[in-house]
Amino acid sequence: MHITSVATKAYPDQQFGTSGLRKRTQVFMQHYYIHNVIQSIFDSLKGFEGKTLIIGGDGRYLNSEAIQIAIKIAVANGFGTIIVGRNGWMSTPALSHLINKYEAFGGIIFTASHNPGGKDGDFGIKYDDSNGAPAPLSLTSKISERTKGIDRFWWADIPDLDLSVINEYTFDQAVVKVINPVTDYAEYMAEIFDFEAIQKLFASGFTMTFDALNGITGPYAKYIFEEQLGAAQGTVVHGKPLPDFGGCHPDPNLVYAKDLVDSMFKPETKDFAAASDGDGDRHMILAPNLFINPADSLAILTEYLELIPFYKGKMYGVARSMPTAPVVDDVAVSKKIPLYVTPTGWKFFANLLASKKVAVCGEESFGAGSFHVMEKDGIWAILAWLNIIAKTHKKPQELTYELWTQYGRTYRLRHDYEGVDSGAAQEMFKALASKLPNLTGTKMGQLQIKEAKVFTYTDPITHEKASNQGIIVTFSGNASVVFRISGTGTVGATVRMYFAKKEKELDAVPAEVLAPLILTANTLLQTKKYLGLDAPTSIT
Ligand code: G16
Repeated sequence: MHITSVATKAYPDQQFGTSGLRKRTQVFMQHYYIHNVIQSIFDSLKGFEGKTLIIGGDGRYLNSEAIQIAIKIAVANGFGTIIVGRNGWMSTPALSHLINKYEAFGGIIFTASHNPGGKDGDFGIKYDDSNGAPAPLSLTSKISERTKGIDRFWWADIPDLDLSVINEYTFDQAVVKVINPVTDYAEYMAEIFDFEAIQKLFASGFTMTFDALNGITGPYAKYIFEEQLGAAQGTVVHGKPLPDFGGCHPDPNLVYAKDLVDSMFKPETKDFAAASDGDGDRHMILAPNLFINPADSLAILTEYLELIPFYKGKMYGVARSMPTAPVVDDVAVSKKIPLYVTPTGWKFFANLLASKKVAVCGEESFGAGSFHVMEKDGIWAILAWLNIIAKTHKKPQELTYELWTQYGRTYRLRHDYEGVDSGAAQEMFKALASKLPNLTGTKMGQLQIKEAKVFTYTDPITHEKASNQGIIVTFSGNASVVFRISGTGTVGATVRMYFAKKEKELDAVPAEVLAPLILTANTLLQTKKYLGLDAPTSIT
């Protein structure tokens, strides 16, 4: 095997965002674009020679080519063992689990998560550290910096490998192992959850639909839900990972999983429904005629997690991201457990999970997870719901109404202004930030501002500071609005506004409850003036 140094030119746009590097697929198709990122990751790490690297992807367009490139560069850089998922497939949480299981140095996953795939869609690369967590800010900044100066990458002249069969390939000191990542993950889930209780639930006639949205979770879900837990054949729909997700947007929410949502708002429905995204870290939960939003879902998981044997006596605390409606806050008070509020980005939960400050975390963008892996985990969250339903003998809608009855119902909505001009968005935020010091006490229509501030976070473990993580304005009457610019958009900027208000009334319409708050928020941010838009491009 020959190892050569290949000259390359740096690209100026390889800045890592909320979750790795995400761009249009065609940007990644540029000459040596992928090579540069991978070598920049390795150049930013120390001490991996002879160690293990896990590589996978969510099966989207360009996945196979990217994996062959990554294998060659990893071998050339001196990794000893490279573990790859069969077909190059692996979900993000499975990658995290395999890093821990095989005590790997780290892992690379090719995914743009819930973003559409295909040649005209999106692609991405993410690096997970040796504890299976998304690379921390300090490392992603280093990688981004390195991409600006890279002028060569190391290359092993080995052939493209057949990844469709379980096999091992040896090249001098390096071995590449192709494994079935589904069975490893399924075994771990069986250790965590009471599979017997869930089997009994399905045997008693409980029905469910799981929509994999043609993303990576199809094979995991078919094996776990249908083969192991006895859910009816056909429970899993859109179960084959497709390079373009069948033209769908693999994002489990009310807009993009519309067929599934509609199927649950009919007179005759299944008892439970769920969906997951392109790389399997997000999930959505539905009950008959009810969408259980991620903030409520996190609260319910926190309330009942200790019914699952793996978590007995381990409810250390809970964390939510700042824009997530504060439903779990009440549960934390009632359970007398610590609550942490972090910036958006799963990486901010990782230290809390690893140091057992929290048992469970969740965020409004349809993510939840626990210390079982350091990534959010869609199938895990769905299994947790099934386990709780099996143990409490309560329907998902009953669990939700009980939560609301006990604490009040928090209505929430998110408005996104997608693909807007970045400069205009920055200006708009600057203008609002400059007004914040004078806003406390101001009355706006029916609402009075209690506090208005830019959110800054100091990691309680590393003391690393993350400044400028969005603006939060709280109002009297249990209402709040959060403004931030997304870190995962691939075109221009995406402005997000998150609204939340707690009410005693349980069956109101969210848009009606939140209308005054939405009006006030738009007056504060001046979306019309800066973005020229009358309405958001997406409401979820
Ligand atoms: C990533 C992060 C999440 C974040 C989401 C959306 O998720 O891991 O923590 O909430 O992006 O981020 P933003 O609001 O900045 O677009 P994923 O599932 O896309 O990897």
